Amino acid sequence: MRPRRMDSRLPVLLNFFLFCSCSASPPNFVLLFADDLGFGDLGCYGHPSSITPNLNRLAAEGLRFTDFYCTSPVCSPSRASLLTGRYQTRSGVYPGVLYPGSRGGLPLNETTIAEVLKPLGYATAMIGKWHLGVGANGSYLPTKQGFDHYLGIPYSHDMGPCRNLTCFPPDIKCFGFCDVGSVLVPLMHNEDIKQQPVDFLDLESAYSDFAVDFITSSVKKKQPFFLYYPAHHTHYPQYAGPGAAGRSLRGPFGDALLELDNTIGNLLATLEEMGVINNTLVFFTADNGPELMRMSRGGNAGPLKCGKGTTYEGGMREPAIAYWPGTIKPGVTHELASTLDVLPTIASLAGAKLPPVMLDGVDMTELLVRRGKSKRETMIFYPTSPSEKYGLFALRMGKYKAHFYTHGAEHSATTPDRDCPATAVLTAHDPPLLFDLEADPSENYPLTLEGDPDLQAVLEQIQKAKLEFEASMVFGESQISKGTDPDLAPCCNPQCSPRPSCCRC
Ligand SMILES: *[C@@H]1O[C@H](CO)[C@@H](O)[C@H](O)[C@H]1NC(C)=O
Ligand SMILES: *[C@@H]1O[C@H](CO)[C@@H](O)[C@H](O)[C@H]1NC(C)=O
Ligand SMILES: *[C@@H]1O[C@H](CO)[C@@H](O)[C@H](O)[C@H]1NC(C)=O
Ligand SMILES: CC(=O)N[C@H]1CO[C@H](CO)[C@@H](O)[C@@H]1O
Repeated sequence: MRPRRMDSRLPVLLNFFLFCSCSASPPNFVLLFADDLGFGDLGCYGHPSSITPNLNRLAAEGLRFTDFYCTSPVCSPSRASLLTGRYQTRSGVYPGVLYPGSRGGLPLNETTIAEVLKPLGYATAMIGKWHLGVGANGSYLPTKQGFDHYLGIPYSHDMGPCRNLTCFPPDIKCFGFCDVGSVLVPLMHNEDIKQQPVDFLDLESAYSDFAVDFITSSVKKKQPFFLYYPAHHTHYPQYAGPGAAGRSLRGPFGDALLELDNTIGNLLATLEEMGVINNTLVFFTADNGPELMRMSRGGNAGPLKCGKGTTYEGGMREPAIAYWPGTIKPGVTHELASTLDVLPTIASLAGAKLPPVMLDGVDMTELLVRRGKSKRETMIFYPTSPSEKYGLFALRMGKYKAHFYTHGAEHSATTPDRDCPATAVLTAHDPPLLFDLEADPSENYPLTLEGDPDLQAVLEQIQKAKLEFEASMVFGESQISKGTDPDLAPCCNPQCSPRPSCCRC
């Protein structure tokens, strides 16, 4: 066993090693992150027609969360929080999302999970959607943030012309529009452009092969590893290669989800074959709620209200599964947890040092390994574009959630609920709208405070927590307000003209 720091976590670690049957080598981590996937989209979360046998297996043999949150109803900020254990407002990944030519990115002095593990000798790799900046000369790419290897599209795959994102079979037209003025979508290997435009129909199998090779070679080298796979699935426009296209019951969204599930199956089979399945934590969740504006291709929030772009439950409560045979007992937990908690948990399980910064995440080891209570007391809901002026939009404490502001979002248009689309403008609530999420997870019935001293006391506690949290929040310099420069968009033929159409190789 490698030497571990003697510190306050030692009792937890000792308990952990007494409890589990794990081997002496440090655990491996596989972190899976789906895109625009709703609370109701997986078979194991009740979707009647999704085909997700591998995710269902993770859920049946692992710990399934019912009250797990991301930190933003959109991509980039949510990813920043997952990788740093900090609200996006601290790191500056706000307002909104990054674009191919963005000048900013996740600041290099932020410490990612990969950077937490590197000093312990971990091999680190990432495949898929980064969306935390490219920058001049690739200065914000994953390889600058602790990942030894990267294969992927560094942002959303609709941030480029959709025309050649043909679905399979090729005569099925893709749905809607993409960003026609941007460069063709590139596939990057480390810091180089491997293909532009990327071939979407081969992409998932390229990711799967890359990940399988990474796991296999790490195990052969006896190196502990961290694999981060933020998938493009099930973001719009959905695609699927020959192994999944047309094979689900749910149309293109279901095919995309099935293709992701197939890859997860390949990863599990590799962990088994290489004999490390019992020494690997596999963690699955998603970046934000469903993009309801895409209608039947937009994902499903199940019983939750609204979706992407809103601070209602549908925008930020996500499926989450922790799987580690022999260490995590199968079951379901209703404890409060968040993407913020992944970094502290991985650090604790690996025996790594926490970064010397203000962290918002808490260690979930007790919850995962001994089904203890969550250390998380509150969850903060920031909107797509947080500002110091408005601060947080909602706060959950225990089973109660108070909305101080609400608004709908274009991303959540098309459902019959009038609170969801962008026509539901920013509204302040004083007193806040208060919901009991256990009795009313759909946020349908605001509680009446008048004449109820118990509820008034709850609200006072929430107000106090809000003040304390906001006093602790120092907004980092906004990276996204630095704007875009079309010349920074990845181009495989840097000196060519006219841009962006000449960026094709
Ligand atoms: C990173 O650098 C910026 C600019 O100097 C600073 O404001 C910020 O606090 C630093 N962040 C961390 C996590 O050290
Ligand atoms: C990018 O790299 C090139 C070649 O090394 C260099 O000339 C250029 O100044 C760099 N650009 C920036 C913005 O750092
Ligand atoms: C993992 O542990 C289970 C029992 O908990 C055992 O049946 C299985 O063979 C182990 N797998 C490997 C690859 O060690
Ligand atoms: C916009 C674009 O890249 N269109 C291309 C799509 O693919 C066809 C066939 O491969 C090309 O001929 C187009 O130029």
